[in-house]
Amino acid sequence: MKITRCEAIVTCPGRNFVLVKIETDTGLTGWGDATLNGRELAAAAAVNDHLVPALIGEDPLRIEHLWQSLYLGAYWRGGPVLNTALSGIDVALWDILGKEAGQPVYQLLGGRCRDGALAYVHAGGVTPEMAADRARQFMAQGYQCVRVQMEATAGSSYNEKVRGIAAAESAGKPMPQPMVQADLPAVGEWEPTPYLRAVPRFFDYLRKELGDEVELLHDVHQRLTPTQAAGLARELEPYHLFWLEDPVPPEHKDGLAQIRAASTTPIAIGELFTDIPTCVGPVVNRHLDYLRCDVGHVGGITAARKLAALCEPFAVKTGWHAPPDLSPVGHAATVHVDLAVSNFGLQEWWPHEEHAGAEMVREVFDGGVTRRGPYLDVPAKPGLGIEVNEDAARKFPYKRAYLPVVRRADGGVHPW
Ligand code: KDG
Ligand code: MG
Repeated sequence: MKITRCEAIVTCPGRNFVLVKIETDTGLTGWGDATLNGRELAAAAAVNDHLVPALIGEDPLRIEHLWQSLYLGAYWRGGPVLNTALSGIDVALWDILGKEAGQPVYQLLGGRCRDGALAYVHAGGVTPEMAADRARQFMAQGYQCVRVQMEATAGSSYNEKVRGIAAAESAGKPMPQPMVQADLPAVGEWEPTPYLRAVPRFFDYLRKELGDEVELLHDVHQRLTPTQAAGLARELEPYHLFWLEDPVPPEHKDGLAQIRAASTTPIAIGELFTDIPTCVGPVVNRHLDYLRCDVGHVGGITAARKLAALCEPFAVKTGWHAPPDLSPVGHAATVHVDLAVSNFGLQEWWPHEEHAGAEMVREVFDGGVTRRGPYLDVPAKPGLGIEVNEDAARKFPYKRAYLPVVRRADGGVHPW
């Protein structure tokens, strides 16, 4: 079999996705996801301008070999743009392999280790009451694990666009997403002291309201120093979080040792670790409990299965990042890995159906992740179990979109 064509298509059915299509001389086609939120065109250009020419004529079933050729062969390697592009191609190659073998991808990864992948969802609110209500709605839908964020009293006050969402929520409409995109960066203010004061009170309230059965998670989103994060992790111990996410930025991952020494609150980190070598130190030093790389940014299924194998002897579990800035193709690839690795931990889940644009998403994608109660699954079809309607995808052109930026009260830039 030979690769005859490969293209990254940027589509915006409500939000931007970069879809990678690989065609072969046998007529089999594979789809991958190379979406890099807010930098979509850079990832698409990396695929189309730099990776595609080296793929034409190659055997798509030599996945590991092609992965190494694209990763090492360029000399310049790693980083979010190149590894997202590589991930998109890798996932499309696994889709082709599954279709050629007549097997779902999870079967080719060693087969199911579980009936479904336990998922967590996102309940945000501008007040503790709203966040608790949202969490209750999810629990009523069968979810057992909820990540809870409280924007306003957690020390953040985003600009008008975000306040508009808060107003919509107060009016009884569901909160669409905290990661608001805009055609220019939305600027929000954030201060550590009110945040650090508010979060333990918030979880105290949530435990009283929601009880002990539900698993609660919280995402710090890389905003704290190791010292601040160590204190927060210790203060949150009475509330038994499933995990405390990204307590520090990746630049300060060595500071995880300080957090570990201070607290037994489980730590998840890694959505900004975009290559395998970055993960090695934290894993072998047991500085984390859940590795949160994004299958779509770290090198695809090929990299994710290696990372899971690295984690296993160190009692680290997987908790792959999978927000709605991945397309349904990326979500499907992630759940295939979840089902097939022994040390799966928990899967982020944020269905596109919850967003404006759900109709458009349904027009572009057919199949993909399904849910049964708190568990995710994928169709037992050859490949990833999801197809893309290319004509529909081409109907929705790219729209410029940025993530928000955070400023301290004095105007200085802080990690969002
Ligand atoms: O593009 C950035 C988002 O993917 C990120 O902010 C979401 O932190 C996130 C999460 O845990 O899903
Ligand atoms: Mg996160």
